[in-house]
Amino acid sequence: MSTLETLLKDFVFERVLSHNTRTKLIYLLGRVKGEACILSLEKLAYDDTSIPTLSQHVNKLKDEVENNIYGWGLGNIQLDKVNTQIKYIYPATELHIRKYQEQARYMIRETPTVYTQVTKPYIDSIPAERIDWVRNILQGKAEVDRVLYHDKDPKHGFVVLPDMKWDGQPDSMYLVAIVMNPDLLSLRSLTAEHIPLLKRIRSTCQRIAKEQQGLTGNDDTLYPQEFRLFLHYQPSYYHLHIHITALTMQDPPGAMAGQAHLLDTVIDNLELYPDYYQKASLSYVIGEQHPLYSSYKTWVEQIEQI
Ligand code: M7G
Repeated sequence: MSTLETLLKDFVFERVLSHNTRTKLIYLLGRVKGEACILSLEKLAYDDTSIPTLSQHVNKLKDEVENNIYGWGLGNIQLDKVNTQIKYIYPATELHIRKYQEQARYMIRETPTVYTQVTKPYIDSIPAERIDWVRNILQGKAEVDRVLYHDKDPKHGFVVLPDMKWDGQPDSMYLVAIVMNPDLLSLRSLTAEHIPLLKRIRSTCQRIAKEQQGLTGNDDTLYPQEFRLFLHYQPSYYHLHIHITALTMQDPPGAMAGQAHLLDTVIDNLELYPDYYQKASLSYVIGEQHPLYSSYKTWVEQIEQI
């Protein structure tokens, strides 16, 4: 029995953490053998081969409105195909639970001082095990057969593989490139010294997206490309990585203002100002359940008292 099968069998539902009715993505919290387990269930798009005959598989049809040339209703399309991607985090930590919990979000403007006094101490407090999954990939202990590229040089190398968020459909391609160097935590660690590394990541990802998915891209930066490369600030995991998503995914998770920084812009900024990311204020959106939010609020309250 696979781990997933065992977990589903033993999963005891506790509550819904969040339910996005637009993306059809739901996060559930439950217990498995007494430990917290998060399940995410995401409805998959129709499989290309089923599309031409979808209209012939509609059951329980219920007409709703007929108006001139317009009309709509509801139905149940039953296909003998998988229709849901199921992921788990087990055992889930309190931090995972807070991350997926529905919550109010705020924009925070992180000056270099806020980074030094609030964000960096938070990063230093994160238990090392939190990025064990990254180390496993870098050391060839996990997802080995999924790796698309691996330059193992400890300082200048990086790995490229499908992101956990990718459902495998070509038009929702989602890859992640992870640097080998553990000293690079986030955007804030980058200086002009890292431009060659970032450019190699860019050209390697362009080649992979083209070879693997037939997406247009070219090392020539003027050439139009069919995917975006970006970094998150704040990321969830402080070991530098770059997201690569197909543009056919109209609304990819985490590509919004207040979170995503285009790799092209990052390279440009570093070419113009070698220490841009040590000097700039970076604004980001954060949930009120995130530990950084409470640290930031405490810091602001202290400042206001002075
Ligand atoms: P992030 O910006 O730190 O956080 O990106 P986010 O999850 O808020 O976007 C980390 C990226 O790594 C995300 O796109 C995750 O989906 C992806 N990711 C996380 N985990 C635990 C794994 C994993 O175990 N394997 C793979 N392939 N990708 C992962």
